[in-house]
Amino acid sequence: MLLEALTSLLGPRGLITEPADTAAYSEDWRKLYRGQPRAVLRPADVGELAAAVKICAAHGARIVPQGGNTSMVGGATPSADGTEFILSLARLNRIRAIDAVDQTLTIEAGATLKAAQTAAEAAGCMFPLSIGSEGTAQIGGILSTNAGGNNTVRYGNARDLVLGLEVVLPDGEIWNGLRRLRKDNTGYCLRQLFVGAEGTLGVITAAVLKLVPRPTEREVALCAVPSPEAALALFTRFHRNDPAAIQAFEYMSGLGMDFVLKNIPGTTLPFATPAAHYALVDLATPRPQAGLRAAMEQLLEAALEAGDIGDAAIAESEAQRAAIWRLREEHTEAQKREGASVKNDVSVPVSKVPAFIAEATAACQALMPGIRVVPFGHMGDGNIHFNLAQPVGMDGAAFLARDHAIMDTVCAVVRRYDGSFSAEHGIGRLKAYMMPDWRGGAELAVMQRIKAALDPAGTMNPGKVLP
Ligand code: 2HG
Ligand code: ZN
Repeated sequence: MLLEALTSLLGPRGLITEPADTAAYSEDWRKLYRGQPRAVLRPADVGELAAAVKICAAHGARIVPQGGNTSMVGGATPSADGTEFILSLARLNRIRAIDAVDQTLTIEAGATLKAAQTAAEAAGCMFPLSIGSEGTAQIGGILSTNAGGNNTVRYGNARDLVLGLEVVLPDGEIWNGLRRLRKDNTGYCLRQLFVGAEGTLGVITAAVLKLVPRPTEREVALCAVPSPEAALALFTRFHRNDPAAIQAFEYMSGLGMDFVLKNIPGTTLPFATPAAHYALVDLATPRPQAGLRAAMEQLLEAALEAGDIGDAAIAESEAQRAAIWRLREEHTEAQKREGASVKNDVSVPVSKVPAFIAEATAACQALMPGIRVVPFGHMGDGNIHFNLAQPVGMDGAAFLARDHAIMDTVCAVVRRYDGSFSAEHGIGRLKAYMMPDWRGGAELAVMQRIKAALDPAGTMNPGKVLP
């Protein structure tokens, strides 16, 4: 009955049941979880999507919304018992409107982040959210996880870049909140409830995103730094000079860079000697004749004199800029090729990043001798990916079996610095077990009441976020 109703609504293009065809939707990018969906639903537009959700709701059927399936925490993988439907947003990928005066882009949830960036550029603007998986990750997933990425230091997280939303609620009703106002104080801010909810309260189907003017000047440098402390001193130097020019400020460890140079063909350092640590500085501005190049050179020179950097290479062309960024963006893939790894997407106050790295490193090495510590990430906003690679020669599965012990060891240090156990990747399935410990009491109780109010049957993305 249920499958028949969905088939006649969605047609053959809109419903996949063959295991060979559903396989790609059933496993997460990290291969931590493999589920077994009842079917994959691929509605063509919001009307079809809402009707499909309504049919599922009438049957009490569970739904796992899925965008580009790039979750780092198993946020879009179905259970293994064959009861859940994957709801793919892939066909809702239209640009609905763009306005270069209002600086807004109205776009459907299944469009990739790259498509949003490209549309903004074509209108002389920029959509400033940038993450490694932007060619695959979709707008709905980015908003549902409140993604951060490289440019948070300047433009905030996904949450800060959304003016309006269209959402299909768990009962199939459509809420059209696609307003593009800069001021709108009209009661509870519903859109922010769905941003970061990871599809547990409803399905984001379209959004109004904020754009910014496109930069006209850009300077990117890779710096060899002696320590995380020196990287922080370098950040402070740039921040004091002109916070509004910092597009990104990224930290990388020597070992993480070694993994990239070893595992990713075609990558090379832009200077002769490998360093113990690295900082990537990206400056950009839409202001004409802003003199970014001079500022970059002066500040790096001063940092060199102060001993905060040992060497630096400023990109001389778009190709060199891309090559420097590639050294950073390939960290994830390079670690994947190095063997099993446990990820800790955590944040601490920016000032505490060096101390956190030192203490978490010592704690992990005490827990497991030979463990390889690969911290990197968004130093400018305090979000470090404190990743651990398996000791050389250790069995990958045996290493992954210790994931909670490793995560808890890192998070004990995070807690000492009043940080967060999930900075930008979300909770998904992987970290739901940590919610009572970190957000228990009034905070989790309120979340559970909100969940019960909006999704009383508990059919939306079960097992994610809330334990
Ligand atoms: C990044 O900053 C992503 O590149 C992925 O958030 C981080 O692989 C990771 O742990
Ligand atoms: Zn990141």
